Amino acid sequence: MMENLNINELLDANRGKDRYIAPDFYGIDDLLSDEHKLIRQSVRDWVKKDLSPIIEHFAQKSEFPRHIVKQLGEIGAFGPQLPAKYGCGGMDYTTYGIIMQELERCDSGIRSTASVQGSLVMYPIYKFGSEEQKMKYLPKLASGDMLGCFGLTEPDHGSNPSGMTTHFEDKGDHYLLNGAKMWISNAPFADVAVVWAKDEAGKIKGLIVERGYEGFTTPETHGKWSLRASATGELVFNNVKVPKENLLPGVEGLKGPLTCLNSARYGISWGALGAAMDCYDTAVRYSKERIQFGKPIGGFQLQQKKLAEMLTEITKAQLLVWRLGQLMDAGKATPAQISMAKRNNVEIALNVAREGRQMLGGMGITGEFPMMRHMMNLESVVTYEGTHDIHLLILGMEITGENAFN
Ligand code: TGC
Ligand code: FAD
Repeated sequence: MMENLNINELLDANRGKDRYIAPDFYGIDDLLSDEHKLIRQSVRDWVKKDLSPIIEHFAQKSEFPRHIVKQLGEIGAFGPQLPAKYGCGGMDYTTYGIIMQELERCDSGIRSTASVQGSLVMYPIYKFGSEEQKMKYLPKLASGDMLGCFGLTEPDHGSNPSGMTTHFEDKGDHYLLNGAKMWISNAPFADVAVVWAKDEAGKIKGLIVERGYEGFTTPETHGKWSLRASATGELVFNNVKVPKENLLPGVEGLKGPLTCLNSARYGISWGALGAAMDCYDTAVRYSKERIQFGKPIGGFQLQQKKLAEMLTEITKAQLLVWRLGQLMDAGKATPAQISMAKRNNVEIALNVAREGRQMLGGMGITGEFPMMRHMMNLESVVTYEGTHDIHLLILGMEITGENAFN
């Protein structure tokens, strides 16, 4: 635990400092419903009140703010796009994207917590689980009474998950699970893990593994310079007995985890844009307040070029995710369209964060401003959920019909 930490003191000291105003140069808000805007406002208000005041402290300490899990449940950030019948939001994919944007506007690590829970833990249970599994896990995951994680990546299999070696055997009344997963968001604190492993026939299947099963451990990964407010760890399975009713019955093969990734990558395309919007907003404000050579730095052409290019890229990215949200809601979005949005929006966000950080000069490297934290966070976002290059290859295959992965 963090030493001498009093969260209330932190909240009192920093409330009111977050002056974020979202850029909307093309009036894209007009394309959203009143309900979308209402939900966005309530998440934005929560972020300003309860998250912005504490985030820098937790990121600097490299500690996950565990107390916010319940709050994220209360604001509806876990599985807003899944049916209300299971305690979820019953809303559309555009709403889900908007919520991810508001969270990542503050910190990618917090959006990670929410998108893993909603898209990578709740979604597979909803899509591929039995009715009993849905009733058992979804309401508690939606409310934040339970935290989940998603185990696909292994030490020797990252971009090529089909090569995974984690496996399970049928032992009659249970499955025996062995292997290890690496780089798993939420792992150190997760109550439950959705784990992808091969059966004796080499088919990939999903298993729900609960904390407390003998032989299951979740060591934390330390020393990250990125996503420091998000907990990352391993999942180690040493002869873990998994009850048979914990197998996800509705899918086999790599398309299981990849279907979940479609939903999570979609959320990231909105989320990373939120980080870009926050950096832009900060850079504009700073450019008007910082005086050098007798005038605000925003009065110099070179700084105006940076701001104009940032806003142009942000506006294009806003249009991209708005349209992708429509396609998702119509059930028409293709994996390649999602790859394009994830790849583009993370790239523009990284560029905006880097340019914005320079505009703040020395102040840009401090925790007084969010630039450096966003920039370092985005170095993970450009790698996870499929690297920048993997998404390019997915697009390349869509265009040419040729597989350039192997
Ligand atoms: P390939 O032979 O192409 O496909 C195998 C099967 O899967 C189907 N498929 C998909 N299904 C649904 N959605 C998609 N996006 C799909 N892409 C492919 C495909 O039709 C096939 O089905 P079937 O029925 O014929 O068996 O598979 P491949 O082995 O060649 O790999 C393709 C590749 C490289 C694109 C894929 O493996 C990939 O996307 N690699 C990147 C791995 C990745 O994204 N890992 C993410 C780990 S989770 C994570 O990072 C969480 S971060 C969390 C946070 O904190 O936010
Ligand atoms: P590698 O696959 O080893 O790739 C190394 C480099 O080679 C990359 O630049 C890649 O683009 C390139 N490359 C690979 N194959 C090709 C090719 N065919 N052609 C051209 N270039 C290629 N995983 C989970 O399962 N669950 C999680 O919750 C999760 N959370 C994460 C949190 C963080 C902070 C991080 C950093 C990662 C997380 N991941 C998670 C893992 C993440 O999905 C992987 O890191 C990612 O898929 C890349 O795998 P890798 O790191 O093994 O890189």
